[in-house]
Amino acid sequence: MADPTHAEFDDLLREHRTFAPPPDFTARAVVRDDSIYAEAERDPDAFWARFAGELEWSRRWDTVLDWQPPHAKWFVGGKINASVNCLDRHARGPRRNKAALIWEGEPGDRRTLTYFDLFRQVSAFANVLKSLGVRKGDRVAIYLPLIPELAISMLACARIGAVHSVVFGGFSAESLRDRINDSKCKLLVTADGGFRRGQIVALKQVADEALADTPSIENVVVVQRGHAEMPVHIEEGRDHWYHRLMQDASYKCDPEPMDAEDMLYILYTSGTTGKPKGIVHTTGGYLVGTYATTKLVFDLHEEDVYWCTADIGWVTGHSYVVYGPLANGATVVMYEGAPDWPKKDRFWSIIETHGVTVFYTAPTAIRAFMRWGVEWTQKRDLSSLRLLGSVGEPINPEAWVWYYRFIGGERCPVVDTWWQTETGMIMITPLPGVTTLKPGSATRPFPGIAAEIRTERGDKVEVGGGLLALTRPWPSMLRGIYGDPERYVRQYWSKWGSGVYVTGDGAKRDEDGCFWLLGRVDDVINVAGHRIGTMEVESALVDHPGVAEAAVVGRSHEIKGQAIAAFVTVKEGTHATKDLADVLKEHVVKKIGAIARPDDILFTADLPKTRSGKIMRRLLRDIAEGKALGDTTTLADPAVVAKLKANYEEEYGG
Ligand code: 7RM
Repeated sequence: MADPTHAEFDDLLREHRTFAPPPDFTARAVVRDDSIYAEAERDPDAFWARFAGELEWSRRWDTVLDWQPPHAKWFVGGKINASVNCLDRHARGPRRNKAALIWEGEPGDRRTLTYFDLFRQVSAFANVLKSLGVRKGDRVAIYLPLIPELAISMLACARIGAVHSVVFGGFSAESLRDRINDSKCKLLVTADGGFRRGQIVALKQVADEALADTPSIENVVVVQRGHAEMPVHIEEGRDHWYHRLMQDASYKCDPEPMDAEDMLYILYTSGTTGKPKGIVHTTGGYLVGTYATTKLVFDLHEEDVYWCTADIGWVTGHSYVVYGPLANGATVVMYEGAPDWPKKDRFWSIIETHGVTVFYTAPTAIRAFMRWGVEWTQKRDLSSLRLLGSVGEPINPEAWVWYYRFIGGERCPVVDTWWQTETGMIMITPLPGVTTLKPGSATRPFPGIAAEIRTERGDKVEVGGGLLALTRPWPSMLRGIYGDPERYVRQYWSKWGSGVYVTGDGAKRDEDGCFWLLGRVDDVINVAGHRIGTMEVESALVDHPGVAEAAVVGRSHEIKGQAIAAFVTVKEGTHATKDLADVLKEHVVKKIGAIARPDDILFTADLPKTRSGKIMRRLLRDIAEGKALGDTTTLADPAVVAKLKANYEEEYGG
């Protein structure tokens, strides 16, 4: 069958079709009617306590919430361990031999770990960490490909009360170094390498570069991905092979009883400055929030095979590959590699092979699948699927409908889930058994969550567009920015008073109370579902000796959502050539990582500035989008812009 025609899509979209939950889905759903919203509104604390009560605490909490805006403490007085809730709790009961992780490496290698297996390996690695001097509160950096040892390392940290800081394997040596140094990590877990599109990513080599300048690191544990093609330098005394250490490690490791508010992890994310911030999540509330949302949004049943395609290096992987699903005792699929390797049906082959029932991915992937064509999906049996999810960026209705139709076979609800690294858990989302879906809308705040649209001045907008705000604390909210308490207050809680969280997203709310997310309103861009700060890319560009000034903006991109456009002025004596553009792109990759590679670089003699000297990004965005230029009267020199626009169109087709 050929791809659907545009006329077909137009039909679907013109109808403004809504999709009520299929009655047979609702009949056996975890949430079957919408009284849960009223329940949560009546008493949010009691609502969250209900889920907390489903977890295992070594000491029950005294108070659900202590809210001194903008500082929250959840489950005050409670003692809990995340690894116990993700492992021991299941391994000692009927889930003992249930698959916890079903893992596929990109080359096709497979491993399945039962809950008991995972429990044993985590306990053993927890003992390894202890033997290397890691204590409660110490930070451990994890720089690994998407292999089981990534989850094992995180949970081993959680078991002994160490704070993990996972750094996505695609980040550069400098990015790794900065993250290690910002939180003074004591130990690094890395691997000889990983696979990406058949190529070896030599992680340990990159780590070695970072390690030249990370004084806090005392020990490095290196996981062997098991391939002789990955030569590794082992520094005696500092570097240790994971498999050797594990050979002698005991599988008995008493879990550290953690205070509900003890730190669980730090995860760095891009913001509006040049330096990524370390978002801090704590133990009790985070676990309650991810546990409850995984259960309700993904409608988890005992026999589900759940696959979230995110890398664990991002928050989606933390909350919805590791903590949320494992706290629920689910079977989790993990795949190391690219969706088009060796062929463009790899995801569908994984779904078929493992009988995946719940599938959670990003719009950028869905748009790539659309581009590749439906024949790749139709070669595979996707009938095991019963629920689909989307996350990371706004999903356009075309992609939604394609996903619903060709992946979900028109039988699976699609949950479009809005949330952030900072929120820790899904915040705006349908509940698949009760919510009538609208393609392109994340629909309603999760029960107990209070979201609203505000004007710049802070007035509430009932129906219409504005800025998305969260007006009540939630259990898995960030507790701070590592090492910068003042920035936490200023960045997130100062625009409209100390009890209102500023998301940085624009959104609109329709007559039915449904939210439509419109993307960032700050200097953060979202490329293929990854957050990148425009300032970070600018800093990387001006770091090159030939660059005088750089201004970076996002422009729309058919597949990636947004692409990176950089406007660059060069220093005297530097020649603005095509070669230099390529050099600069590589320079950014070297500084940050491949995800930040600029798509367009335009050299210009001047950047458009206001009379007070501010770069007019709005104009640059319009130029990069190929839009007609608006008002330029506040510009110091309007001719600069006209010239820039003409040049851009010549270079990139406008
Ligand atoms: C989970 C994650 C957060 C930013 C956020 C939004 C955008 C995420 C959606 C979305 C529209 C969605 N964390 N975003 N999910 N926009 N609809 N369903 O992505 O910290 O990396 O990014 O991503 O702009 O602020 S993140």
